[in-house]
Amino acid sequence: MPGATLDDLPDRIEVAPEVADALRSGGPVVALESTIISHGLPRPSNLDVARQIEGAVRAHGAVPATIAIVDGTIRIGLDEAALAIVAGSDDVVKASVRDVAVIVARSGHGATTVASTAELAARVGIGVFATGGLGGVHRGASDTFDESADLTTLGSTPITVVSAGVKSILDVPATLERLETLNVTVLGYGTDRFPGFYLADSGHGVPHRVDTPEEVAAVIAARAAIGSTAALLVANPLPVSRQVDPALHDRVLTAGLDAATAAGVRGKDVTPFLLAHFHEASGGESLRANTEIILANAALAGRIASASAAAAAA
Ligand code: PSU
Ligand code: MN
Repeated sequence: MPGATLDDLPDRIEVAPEVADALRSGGPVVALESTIISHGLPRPSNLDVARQIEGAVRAHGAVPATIAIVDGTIRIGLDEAALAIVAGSDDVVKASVRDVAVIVARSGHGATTVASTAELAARVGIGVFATGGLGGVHRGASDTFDESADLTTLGSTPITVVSAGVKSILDVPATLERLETLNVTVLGYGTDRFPGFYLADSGHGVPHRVDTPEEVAAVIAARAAIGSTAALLVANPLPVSRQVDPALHDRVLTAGLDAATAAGVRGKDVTPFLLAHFHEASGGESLRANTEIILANAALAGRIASASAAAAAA
């Protein structure tokens, strides 16, 4: 039912014309989050990376829909001016699901996380979404209860998310357990191993493996036929030759976790703090890897959206 939800949108949600056209005609669309631009990547190169992410989606035949809140309007698909605000303004708030309405009510700017991007994308009928790495269960969560709303939201949002696993700053086995509990389907793309974001292999396996966008499209079609209500996670690893050196990774991670504890960082600031620490302490290596990850995921999401649209039209 492409476009079925487009006609009764509140005026606080604005779908870019190109995105609306694609949705109405059943064409391939890929949602993109904006927190990675505002809070996950350093300025000023983040704006150029944001453009490259959209370019990677287009290169595979799909229309990119970067999602953010600009001046209190939820925008599904950003123009150049909106992208520049997300990348460069100090007033952009990291907006998870629970924050979105507050930012809208106050006419503010917000960058959407995986959770809020997934929710808003599904709301307008977008079926595929690319990010770098999901949020998940933080280390020490049995004391802090710090588990990303990305997980619970994906448990109740029917969308396909392409990510390089979950960020390696997290408790990966606990996150995999939660994904199972929440009924999130997990597919390894071209691998039997669950990726570790900066690392090709987190040390854990995946329940199912696929090797082509068409195989993913077949799973998407089966899920739609069944009426599955949770997300499908396509875990797409960096090639081993492009991963961050594991010894460097472990060194930087240990120092970052210690620094976060020493600085008393809590709640929604934990993930941006650790990512920034990585970018500074790894001598640019984590930034290189993070950029390659998101570009590869955007490209794969474009291929999956195109294969899925072609299958639906056949
Ligand atoms: N992946 C990245 N960089 C990021 C994020 C993911 O490569 O900045 C962001 C996403 O927006 C994700 C969020 O939803 O981090 C998770 O934050 P938290 O752990 O506070 O839920
Ligand atoms: Mn958290």
